[in-house]
Amino acid sequence: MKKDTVCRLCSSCCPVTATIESGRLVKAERKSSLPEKKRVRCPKLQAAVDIVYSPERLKTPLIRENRKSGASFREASWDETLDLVAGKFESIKETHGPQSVCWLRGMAADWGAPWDYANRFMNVYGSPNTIGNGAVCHVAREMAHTYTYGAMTAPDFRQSRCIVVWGKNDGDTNPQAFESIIFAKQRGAKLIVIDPIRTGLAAMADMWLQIKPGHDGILAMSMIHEIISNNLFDGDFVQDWTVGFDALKDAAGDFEAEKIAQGIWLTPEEIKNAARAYATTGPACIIDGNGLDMQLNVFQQTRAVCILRGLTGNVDRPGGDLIPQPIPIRNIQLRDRLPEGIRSVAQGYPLFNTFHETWGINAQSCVVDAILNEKPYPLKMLVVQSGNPAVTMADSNRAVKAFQMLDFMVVLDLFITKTAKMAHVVLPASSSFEKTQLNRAFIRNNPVILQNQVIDCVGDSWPDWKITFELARRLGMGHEFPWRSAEAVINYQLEPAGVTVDMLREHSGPMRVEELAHEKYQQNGFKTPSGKMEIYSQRLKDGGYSPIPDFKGETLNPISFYAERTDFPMVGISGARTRYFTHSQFKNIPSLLNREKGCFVDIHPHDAHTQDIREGSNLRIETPKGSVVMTARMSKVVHPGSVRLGWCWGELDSRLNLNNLTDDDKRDPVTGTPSSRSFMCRLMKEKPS
Ligand SMILES: Nc1nc2c(c(=O)[nH]1)N[C@H]1C(S)=C(S)[C@@H](COP(=O)(O)OP(=O)(O)OC[C@H]3O[C@@H](n4cnc5c(=O)[nH]c(N)nc54)[C@H](O)[C@@H]3O)O[C@H]1N2
Ligand SMILES: Nc1nc2c(c(=O)[nH]1)N[C@H]1C(S)=C(S)[C@@H](COP(=O)(O)OP(=O)(O)OC[C@H]3O[C@@H](n4cnc5c(=O)[nH]c(N)nc54)[C@H](O)[C@@H]3O)O[C@H]1N2
Ligand code: SF4
Ligand SMILES: [Mo]
Repeated sequence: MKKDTVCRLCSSCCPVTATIESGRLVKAERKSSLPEKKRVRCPKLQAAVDIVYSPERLKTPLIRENRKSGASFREASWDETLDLVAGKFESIKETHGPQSVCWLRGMAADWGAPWDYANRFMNVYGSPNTIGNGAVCHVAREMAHTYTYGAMTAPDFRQSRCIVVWGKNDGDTNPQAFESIIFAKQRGAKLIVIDPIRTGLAAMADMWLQIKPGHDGILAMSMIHEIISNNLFDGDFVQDWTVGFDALKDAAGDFEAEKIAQGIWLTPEEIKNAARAYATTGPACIIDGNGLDMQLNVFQQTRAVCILRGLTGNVDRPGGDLIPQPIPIRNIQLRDRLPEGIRSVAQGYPLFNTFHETWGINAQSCVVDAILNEKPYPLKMLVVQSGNPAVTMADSNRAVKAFQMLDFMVVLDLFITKTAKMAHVVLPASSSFEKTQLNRAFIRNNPVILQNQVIDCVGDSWPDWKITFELARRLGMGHEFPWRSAEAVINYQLEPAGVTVDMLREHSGPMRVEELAHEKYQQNGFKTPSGKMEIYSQRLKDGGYSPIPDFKGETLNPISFYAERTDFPMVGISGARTRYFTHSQFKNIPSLLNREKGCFVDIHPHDAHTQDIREGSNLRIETPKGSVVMTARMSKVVHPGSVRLGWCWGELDSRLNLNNLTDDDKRDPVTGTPSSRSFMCRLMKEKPS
């Protein structure tokens, strides 16, 4: 039997068809408009059966009697475990107040509706601390888009004549987008890639700008300068639909290509040619990616990129960058239930906390601050859902130290991860193939797609929604969680749109609720305070931030430990995100682990030669925060003076944990984003072991 659903083994949310035999998943295939032979394969999806039925899957709740004594877990019933967790929620509320409990959410594993459920739960319980990891992934960028033209745009690749891929590596991270780029390229679209690494896309690009990590804002301002000074902008759009053009013109004057190119590892010609190609080959789109995230200036540099879209008249035009058409969905978070005056531990980032009606709070570093420093107040209990922060958070040794101090820690996961090993209680969650849910990507961007349960839950695992609702009932909050099935709650959420789960299932695939429309701003304006695209943002000014992108002081050189560059002279880049794994996930799946060659540090042959480093030797990479040991690989994908480190092998071996090296002390002032994407480091030869 074949069933349609959405794969959630990573955040790309690909629509897939699952083959089920005798109730078991036997295969899952990505849907694609390309003929079978030309499709991009996803190894993780090919291993879906191995992941879902892994012998390491958690099949029952686990309780540890005494974490301090290091006692091991024992298996327990859901009844006993949920009673224990509910009891802790109650006793900690009594002793320390409800705000001292935090619900920390990890990767996109189940973004979307379940985000609303955790928020609803915590709001009714009385804590403002439902916190996601969006400061390092996507949401900081989304805020920059929203503050510029009211929403995060999506590139309309297929109709585009010029595609700028800015800090994104779709060949390894998003096969759907990759196929669309190839499609457009075959139809003659120009491809410009801005990336410090020669990725697959960079290799096939018409122009590849090998930028110095973290300096994208400066490049964007320089491109803006080139476009304005050569009159290549869309004068009508700028006149009718933007505020702050004159201020931008002034600010961009500091970024003349001749002046800034060398400092960002480019030539003036590269910058000028890219600016001209982008501005004169319309319609053009820019896809910005996680390469812009995890930088001290993520917010302002993404704003500068967003401004380029408007300046060239590409916002919400076919082949440009489209403003989404979200369907009307009921906001079920019940934020109004929070007692007056209770503020989140992330209160230092007020604009980031409030820029979106349902995103909620995403400055996750504040969780660690609050546990360690008891500021703005202490956190005593943590629920970690779909994340492995002991490995994935910046300066993970600091995070681990904090988690050890907690009175109580609960982890919802499919596996015993490094984070789960620290918990008092582990609750076995069902995988994405075992639960029905709506995810955020498809709520925001009409058409809507349902993620369908295609198999029964493995063992005694439960879907996240069920765990949340059952816990709520035990805390006497059942009246706010009356639903007994995923379908019931989703129908309630979708009611304002006139859409039901049955309709989505019948539709089998994407369902467009509203006709595709362009230039919607002509009718309703942009969703900004002025109704226009805000090059200059009064809101930012009032909040104490620069109203137009500017790069001064720290944000001019946003790489971590820049001040210590004499001792740490190389630029370390956090990558590569290979096709076999999602962050710390699947290192325990032999069919995937065996296909990957290992964890490497890529070093340019020129640097290897001057530092006498041999291919295959062990290299210790050090920063002021710590060190890792990785195998050296000669590679011209990196710029001399920089190295690229394998991402997220810390789950397998702590000595490989890239976040031993990263910094969580300095952060983007608007979004609280640490600079863990790139850092100054040094290389030391290790004796062969
Ligand atoms: N230095 C540096 N730091 C980074 C990054 C980087 O590139 N460099 N990347 C950043 C980015 S973009 C992200 S998104 C984060 C990722 O950080 P995390 O969210 O911590 O990433 P994962 O390792 O994918 O952890 C997801 C966990 O959820 C579990 N899981 C999977 N599906 C489900 C489910 O349905 N329910 C539940 N309850 N659990 C589930 C998985 O088993 C896994 O343990 O890391 C960030 N940190
Ligand atoms: N296989 C796989 N797929 C995934 C994931 C995974 O872990 N594995 N994770 C999922 C998640 S949560 C996310 S957020 C997405 C992210 O997917 P992408 O947005 O593609 O992110 P990355 O691959 O981390 O980085 C993109 C590119 O940014 C470049 N880069 C690094 N620093 C800079 C810089 O300073 N400037 C510029 N311009 N570029 C820079 C890197 O070299 C890389 O080629 O992928 C999702 N898909
Ligand atoms: S890229 Fe692969 S793992 Fe990620 S959602 Fe798509 S099919 Fe699943
Ligand atoms: Mo992410």
